Parts: sequence; C-alpha cells; structure tokens
Amino acid sequence: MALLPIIYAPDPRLKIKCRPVETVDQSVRDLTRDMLETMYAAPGIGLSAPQIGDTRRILVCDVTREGEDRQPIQLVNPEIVWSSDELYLAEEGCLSLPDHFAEIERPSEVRIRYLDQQGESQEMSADGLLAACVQHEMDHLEGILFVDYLSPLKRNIILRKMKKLKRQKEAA
Ligand code: GNR
Ligand code: NI
Repeated sequence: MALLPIIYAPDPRLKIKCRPVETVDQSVRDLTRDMLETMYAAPGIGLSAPQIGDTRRILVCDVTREGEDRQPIQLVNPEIVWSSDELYLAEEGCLSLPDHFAEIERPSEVRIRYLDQQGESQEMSADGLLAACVQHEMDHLEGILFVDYLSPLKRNIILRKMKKLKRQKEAA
C-alpha cells in the first residue's frame, strides 16, 4: 500500500490525454488500490491516474459520507454510453486545485461502460454527485480540469493563485 503524491495545477502532466489500459494486470490492480488509499487520505471523493502522474485511463471514486460504509468504485477505460439531457449543477472541487470551487453543470445521469479489476466489461449507471464525480474524473483522463469550463478571467485568477502557492511550497 502506498500514498501517492498528488500533482497540482498548472502542470503539463494534467493536460495529457491518457491511453487505454491494454490488460488489467496486477500493476493496474496495485495502482488502483493505491489511488483509492490516496483518495481516502486526501480526503476526496474521486481521483484519476494523471493526478498521481500515471497516463493510463484509470479512475476511482467513492461518494459515501464519513461514517457510512465505503463503496469504492474502480473504473478502467471508462466510456460514457448514454447521458441524460437533464443537467445537474454541482459545486466541484479538485485535489489538483486545492481550496478552489466552482459550480459546474453536467448531465445529471450517465451510463458508463468500463473494465472491472478482472478485466471484464461492465456497465453502471450514476446520478447526482456520483455522476458529477465520474464525469469530472473522466475529464482528467482527457486532460481537462473543471477550471477549463470557467471564463478565462475566472480560470486565470485560480491558476495564478495556484502558481503562487506552488512557488511558496518550493521556497518552504
Ligand atoms: O474531492 C473531489 N470532490 C468533487 C466534488 C464535486 C465534483 C467532483 C469532485 S472530484 C474531487 C476530487 C478530484 O479532484 N478528483 O479528480
Ligand atoms: Ni479533480
């Protein structure tokens, strides 16, 4: 088990389009387990491979609240096969943009095809916060951050603050 360092924006590694996993082997299972551990420790409700410096199409999430039984979701090569016309507005945050939040509108319900940890093709439906989270993670696999949906003005304010934060961390 290992906690993996999370990459902060702006960083070219967060702008890469990730590549599909060819075989769900032990290295994929190990990475997925470490990603879940890192997500719970952060804490966050989702985490994608590029945020920890891996370029494979892998994401994890768990939107259960503290105190509830955990319901970890682990998706390899996820694809949206259907999305609702109805939209849902969620206040989104991102572990790669700590302390920044914005309301983002996305389809309220999605159906996703993915490979499970045995490499079997599966489908799942998600709505509400889980749907928002899975779509947020799938955006990461395309190199897209939630700030990319904001106006250039708002995006640049956030990214400038992030650059300043990173400079302070480097100096410390
Ligand atoms: O912890 C997170 N919270 C969150 C809230 C609303 C919509 C999406 C998310 S995902 C985020 C963790 C993260 O950065 N995943 O990439
Ligand atoms: Ni994120």
